[in-house]
Amino acid sequence: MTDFFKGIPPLRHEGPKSANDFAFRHYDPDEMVMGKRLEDHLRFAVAYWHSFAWPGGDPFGGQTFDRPWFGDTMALAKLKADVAFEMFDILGVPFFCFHDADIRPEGASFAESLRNFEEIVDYFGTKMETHRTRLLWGTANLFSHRRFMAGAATNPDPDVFAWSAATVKACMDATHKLGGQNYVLWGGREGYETLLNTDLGREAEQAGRFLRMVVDYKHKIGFKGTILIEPKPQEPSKHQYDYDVATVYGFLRRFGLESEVKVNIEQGHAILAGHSFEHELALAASLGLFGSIDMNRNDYQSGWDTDQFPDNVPEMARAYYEVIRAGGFTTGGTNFDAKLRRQSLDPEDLILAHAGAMDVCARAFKAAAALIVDGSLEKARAERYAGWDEPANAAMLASGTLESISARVLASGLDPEPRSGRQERLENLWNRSV
Ligand code: XLS
Ligand code: NI
Ligand code: NI
Repeated sequence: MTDFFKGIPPLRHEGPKSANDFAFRHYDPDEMVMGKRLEDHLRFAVAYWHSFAWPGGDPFGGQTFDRPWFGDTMALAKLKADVAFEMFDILGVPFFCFHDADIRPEGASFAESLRNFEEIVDYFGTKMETHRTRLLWGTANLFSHRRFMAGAATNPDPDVFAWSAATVKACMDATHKLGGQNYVLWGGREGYETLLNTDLGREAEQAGRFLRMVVDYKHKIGFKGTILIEPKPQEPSKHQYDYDVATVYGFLRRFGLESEVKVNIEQGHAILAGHSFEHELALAASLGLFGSIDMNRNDYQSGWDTDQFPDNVPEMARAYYEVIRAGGFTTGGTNFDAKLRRQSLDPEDLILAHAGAMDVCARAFKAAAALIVDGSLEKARAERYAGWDEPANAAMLASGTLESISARVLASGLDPEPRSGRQERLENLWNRSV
């Protein structure tokens, strides 16, 4: 045991009236909701990078956190892992996620970085024998180091493409070894700063070829998890190719990969793309692409991807409503891709941030589930489209032509009667439950 969390005991569910900060009010992992344990619905994960690797910098200032494991040695990387698993135990989270660069010191060569990485992956493996937290997903950091400044798979330099492919291979191997349930690709630098120096057609071909190799390798090693792309419109690149769910779908279709890859949708990225989180979730579900979520929130004034912990129950309820409509998570889950504010220096801040976020999500999920069980919203939605259940209308949609439909309109003499969309009525129904 390290003394980092100073004896904070594992958090328990104490109900909404509890006065204990170190307890859950709404998240009871064993609570049955729609026939399933809440823990199995929500599938919470801690993001290693924000909680253990991020030093607290912003564009105007550097490190504010002073963690005992900061530094470049393997011993410190192991201390970091010890503290991480202690936090997973305190929170009782079933999952965590990591990038290669979060967990190991960078070596002097690719080979040395790989050795460092594999040693920590094995260290994780040993820890996972005595801790219950599992790997939701692994991923490669192909954006922080200066070698990736012009992209990874889409880099104009073939040597960077090669380095990136070798890195992804290592991260997929690690994810597979640790029993990870998904593998994520987020292309922070897969985009451009200026079109003046960019051949975007060529870069898309490179990205398509790269993703094909990832999918082929998944099958080669027998990895049964899901490959996920995480869309984001910009930041750090001015323009990122995986802009949003619709753009990723077009990309996957172009390269024939739409049945092999799903999406990891992040709240803040949806907002940056000018969408709502629930829009991205509903669209992904309708395209058969829904995989997993990164849970956070952005600052709505600054417009940046500020990666704050979620604190808005009604907003999250909209999201979980779409998750439930999509059939819930299978290999995916709720990854807190969220970081402390840089003034939140204390170890307990890390615990309380996650505890609060887990309660917000639990409360939102239960409200959404209650609405699904109640059925009024879905009934109203079905009624709105009920005309299509009539055989003549179904036949028109299936096999009508402009001529046959024109004949129908002329013969019937009917003029469509507009009907209320009942938005406010449905909003009232929603607000009574959430
Ligand atoms: C950055 C992304 C990143 C991915 C993992 O904005 O959210 O954290 O989730 O590479
Ligand atoms: Ni993000
Ligand atoms: Ni993310």
